[in-house]
Amino acid sequence: MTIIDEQPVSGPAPAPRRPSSVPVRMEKGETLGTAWILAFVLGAMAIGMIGFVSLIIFASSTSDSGSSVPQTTLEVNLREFSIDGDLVAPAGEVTLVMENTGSMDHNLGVRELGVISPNVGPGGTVQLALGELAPGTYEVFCSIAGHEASGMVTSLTVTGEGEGTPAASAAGGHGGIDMDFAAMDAAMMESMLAFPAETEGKGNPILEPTEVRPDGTKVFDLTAEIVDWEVEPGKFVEAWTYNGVVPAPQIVLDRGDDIEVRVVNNLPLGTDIHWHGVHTPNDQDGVAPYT
Ligand SMILES: [Cu+2]
Repeated sequence: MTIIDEQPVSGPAPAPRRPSSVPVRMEKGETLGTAWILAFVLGAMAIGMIGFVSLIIFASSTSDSGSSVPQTTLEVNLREFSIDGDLVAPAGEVTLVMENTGSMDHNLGVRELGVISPNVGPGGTVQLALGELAPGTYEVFCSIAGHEASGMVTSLTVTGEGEGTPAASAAGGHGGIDMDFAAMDAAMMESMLAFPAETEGKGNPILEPTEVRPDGTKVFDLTAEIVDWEVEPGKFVEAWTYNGVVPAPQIVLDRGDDIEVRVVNNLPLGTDIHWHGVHTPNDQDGVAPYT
């Protein structure tokens, strides 16, 4: 079993959907045991995980120093087409700081308050001070035509005095949150015991050959593609995958097999596959543009 732990090397962007053949010969003398190749490319995973990590590190900060009202700043990520962030704050003054990590203009409005931020372009940041908010649920959306309908709508929860806020927020802010240690313990246990959880899709299936040629060569098809992958119930992230699953499929071979792997690249940038654990001809080593 081999886990490839190197960053993918991006070569010149290939023409989309043009399969390239990567024949690999398994020599008889190789000491590979049952000759497993685990096509588990951590580099590609890492790219997907960056998206995941960026979703979970949104922090909120609350401070009530020098003022009788808690002041909370919530960080919000805008992109096509979602609004992400822990939008929970105690009653008090709330400011939204929006970062646009997408590729088109967005904005943020709060329906109940009748306010809408200026548009913010790709890579930009904009603030929207909402003033003092009473406890309740507020609808937050992007007002650019079609964006709300495409998914850019979520809710902002303002909690009342003594209600506390969910553990996710408590971990980020130390002031203005009324949660005792027992409640914090309980929230922590609850969040951990929720796993393992049932999610859509199963990763790491065994990949069957697409065809076996008359000479015995086993042909496998791998498609590099971006899919929405459920990482916890109801929470989807953009994942860079082989064949739409995380972790990628595994290829199980017998010693002495001849195999051919056809790679279709549906990613927005170039890719190649670098094999560990098997001897490959140098010109098929998968480090474009060198080999
Ligand atoms: Cu938008």
